[in-house]
Amino acid sequence: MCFQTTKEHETLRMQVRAFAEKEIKPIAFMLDQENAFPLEQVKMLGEMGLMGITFPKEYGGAGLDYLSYAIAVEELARVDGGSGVILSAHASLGAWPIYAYGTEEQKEKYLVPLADGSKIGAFGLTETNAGSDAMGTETTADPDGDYYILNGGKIFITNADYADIYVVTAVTQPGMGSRGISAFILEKGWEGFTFGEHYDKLGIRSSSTAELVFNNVKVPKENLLGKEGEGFRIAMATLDGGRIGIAAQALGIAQGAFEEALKYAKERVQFGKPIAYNQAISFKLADMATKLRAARLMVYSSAELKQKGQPHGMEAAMAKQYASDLGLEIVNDALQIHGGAGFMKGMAVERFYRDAKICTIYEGTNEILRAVISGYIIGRPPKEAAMKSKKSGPVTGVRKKMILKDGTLKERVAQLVAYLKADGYDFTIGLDAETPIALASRVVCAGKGIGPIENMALIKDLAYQAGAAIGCSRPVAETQRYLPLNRYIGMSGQKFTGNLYIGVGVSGAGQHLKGIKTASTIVAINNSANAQIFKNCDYGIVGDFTEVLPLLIETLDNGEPKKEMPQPKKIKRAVPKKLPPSYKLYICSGCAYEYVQDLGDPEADILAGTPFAMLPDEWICPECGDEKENFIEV
Ligand code: COS
Repeated sequence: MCFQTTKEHETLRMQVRAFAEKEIKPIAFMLDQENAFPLEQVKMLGEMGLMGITFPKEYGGAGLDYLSYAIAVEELARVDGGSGVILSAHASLGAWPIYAYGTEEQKEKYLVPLADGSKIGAFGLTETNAGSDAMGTETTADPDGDYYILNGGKIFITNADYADIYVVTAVTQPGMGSRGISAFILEKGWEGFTFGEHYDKLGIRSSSTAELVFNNVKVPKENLLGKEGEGFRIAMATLDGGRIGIAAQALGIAQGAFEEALKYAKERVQFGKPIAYNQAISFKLADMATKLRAARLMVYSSAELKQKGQPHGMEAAMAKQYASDLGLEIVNDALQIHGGAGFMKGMAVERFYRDAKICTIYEGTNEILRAVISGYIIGRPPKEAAMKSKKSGPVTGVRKKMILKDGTLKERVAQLVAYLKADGYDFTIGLDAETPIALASRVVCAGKGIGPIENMALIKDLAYQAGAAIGCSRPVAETQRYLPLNRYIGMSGQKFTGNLYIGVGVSGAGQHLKGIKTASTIVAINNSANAQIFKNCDYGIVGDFTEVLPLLIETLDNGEPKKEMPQPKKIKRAVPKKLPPSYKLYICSGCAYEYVQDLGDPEADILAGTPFAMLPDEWICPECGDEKENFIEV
C-alpha cells in the first residue's frame, strides 16, 4: 500500500503540471469548443518521454513506474480531461498489450515508435453489439494464406484516426465464445481500414473518438497478438491496467474542479465576506478534499500493485469506479459553489462537469465494475442453465430409480442384493459401524420412520451384514436421540460421499438428500411409495421395513464374520442404460450428467461434435458445476 509518493514522483508531477499549465490550459476552452485534437501538444508529450512513460528504455520508453503514469494522466486531466485520456488510451490500451503479449519483432516494430511518441496508439474492442458484453464481438478475422481478412468495425474508439497503430479484437473461431476471439495489431493506411465521422461528445471533446471500419482488411499473420483465441483475455488484462488510467483521469478532473471551486470560494464575496467562510461552502470543500484523498490513495495503490506485478484487476476496478463516482460528486459541488457563473461556457468548472461523466462509463461501466469486483469477492456465478437445472432436477442428480415391484418380498430383496453385487459390492467385507460418516464407504441410515428405539437393533444388524457404518437422519439424532449428533447425515450435519447408502424409513428431506448426493448408489426402503427418497434413489423397495430388513439381513449374511474392508475405491455411479454411443462416454461424478458429444454444450459455447477430450480444462458440468476432471469415463 502506497501512503506517500517519492520525491521523484513529485518532481515528475511538477514537470507535467508545468507543461499542462503552459501548453494545454490556455487552449483547453478552444479545444473543447472546436472539438479539436491537441496534436502538437501530444508530440511534446512524446518528447518529454510521457507517451512511453512505463516502458523500458530499450523499447524507447522512460522506464518509470505505473504510479508515475497515473500521476501524468492525473496532471493532464487536471487542466483538460480529454488530454488525460489521450495519454491513457495510447499508453495503457494501445501500447501496453504489445509490450505484454507481443513478440520481439512486434515490439521492435510497433512498441518502440509508440513509446518514443513518434506514433500514437489506440485500442478497438467495443462494437455495436459488444459493449459491456465484450464477448459479443462480431468483427471477424478469417485466415487466408499468410493473412487474416478482417471484416466488421469498432465504435467509440479513442484517438481514432489520430492514431497510427491499433490493437483490435476479432472472432477467429465462431461459436467458441471468449476463446474464439483473437487480437491483432493494425496499421493506419491499410487497404479497407477506414474511419467513421468523429463523434460530437458531451465532454472530453479534445480527445478524438470515431469508428474504425474494416472492409476486407488484409492483416499479415505475424500481426496476430498473442495466440489465436487469446484476444479476449488480452483485452480484459489490458482493461485491468487501463482502468487505472481512467481512475487517474477522473481524479485529475475532480482535482481541477476542486481547485477552481476553492479559488472561486475565496474570491467571491457575498454578505460581506468570501463565501468560503460560510459553513455551507467550507464543509463542501472539506468533503471534496476528503474524497479526493481517498480516491487518490486507491488510484496510487492499484498502480503500485500493477507495478509490482501483483494481481490488480479488482483494485483497478475499485479505483476506477470509486474515483469516477466521487469525481461526479466533486464536479457537481464545484459547479454549485460557482453558482450561476459555473453554468456559463468558458468557465473551466463547466467543462470539468461535462468531462467527468464519461469516466463512469468507459473502460467498463461502473455497473460492470461492480460485477467485476463482486466476482472477485464471491467467485464467478454458475452458468444460468446449471442454476435452472439444479432447481428442477432431483437433488441427488440422475439416478436409476429402479423400484423393485416384481415377485414376493423375498424375491425383491434377492433381486436388490443381486443388483448391488453386480454393481461391485462385496458383502463378505465390512467396516466398523462407528466409522465417521465422512470417511465411511458404506452407510445404513435410520430415518424417523423406524419408530421405537428397539428397531435400531435391526438397523445395527443390517449395517453389519451390509459392511456399513450406522448413520441417521436429523430427527433421529436431534429429537429422538437414538444416535449421537455426529452420526446424522445432512447439509448441516455431515456428508456421506462414499459408495453405498441404504436409507431405512428415510423420507428424503432436502437437506438429507444434499448430504448423500455424491453417494455412488442410493438404496431406499420405505413403506410410503410417495417418499421423496424414491425419486432420488437407484434401487428402492416399498414395504414395511420390519419385514424387509430381516430378509435383507438374511440374504446378505454369508454365515461368516466380515473381513476387514480394504482401502475402499469410489465405485462408479450407475447410470440408466442407453444404446452405447460411437464415442467414449463421460459422466459427471457429482450429478451423473452425461456429456453428449453430438450435442456439445451450447450454453458454454461448445460446438456439437466436440469430443470430451477437446473441452477446455475450465469447462464445468452444466448440471452441477463440477470440474471437468471429476468426469468419469464409462
Ligand atoms: N484478465 C484475464 N482474463 C480474464 C479477465 C481478466 N481481467 N477477466 C476475464 N478473463 C477471462 C476469464 O478467465 C475467462 O476465460 P475462460 O473462458 O478461459 O474461463 C474469459 O476471460 C471470460 O471471462 P468471463 O466469463 O468472466 O467473461 P464475461 O463475459 O462473463 O464477463 C466482463 C466479463 C463483463 C467482466 C467483461 O466482458 C467486461 O469487462 N466488460 C466490460 C468491457 C469494457 O470494459 N468495455 C469498455 C471498453 S472501453 S476500451
